[in-house]
Amino acid sequence: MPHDTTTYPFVPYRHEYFEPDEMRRRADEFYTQMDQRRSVRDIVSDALPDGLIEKLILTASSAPSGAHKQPWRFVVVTEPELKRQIREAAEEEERINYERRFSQEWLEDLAPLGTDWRKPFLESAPALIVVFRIDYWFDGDRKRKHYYVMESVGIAVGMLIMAIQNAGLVTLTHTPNPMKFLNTLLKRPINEKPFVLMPVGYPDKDAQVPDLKRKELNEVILYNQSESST
Ligand code: IYR
Repeated sequence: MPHDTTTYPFVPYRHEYFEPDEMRRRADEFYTQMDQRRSVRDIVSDALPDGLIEKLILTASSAPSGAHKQPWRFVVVTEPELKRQIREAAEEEERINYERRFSQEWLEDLAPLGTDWRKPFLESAPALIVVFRIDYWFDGDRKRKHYYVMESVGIAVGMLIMAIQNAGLVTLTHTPNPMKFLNTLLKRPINEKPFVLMPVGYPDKDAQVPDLKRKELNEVILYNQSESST
């Protein structure tokens, strides 16, 4: 079967322009909002507003992707028994990670964050979004590859994180390892690989987070060929 090489019809791109002051104000406001984002592990079971999670996932799915293949799948888990099974399987792997698989150096790097193998948020959060990357697919019986899958899915997850923050909810990117159990529990085919697991919900009123400092601008930015921006 010859594959389709027709191009998309092209349409005018409509752009919304802002005055420079308005651009700075918007950038400032957006930064402030994003800088308030934290990975929160204490998530309560309060239900999410109807239709919200779908809009957040649509936002993520608007991300750019290699050849516009959108090589992702978002599985939303709200059913308590399924959440319980996911928690059980994730904790089993994480217990082995913390007890045996993580190097001493890795454990030392994690120690300041106070994480351990226990993942109660996998049950307490009203929804889990399990993001899968799709490296290849079948066009009939012809195996077709996707492009820049890690980059594409990484960008989509970044946009999902921002959408969640913007909507007034919290999340964290949880990556139990190995994550193969998610294919079994969520009945996904082998060409879909678990990428990240994100509980979504409201923070507990008493939620605490480590008092992290983010890098200053001059630690992350360089201009042109400068050796140092300071
Ligand atoms: N996935 C484990 C360990 C972990 C690893 C990193 I890198 C972190 O930044 C945080 C945790 C866990 O979720 O506990």
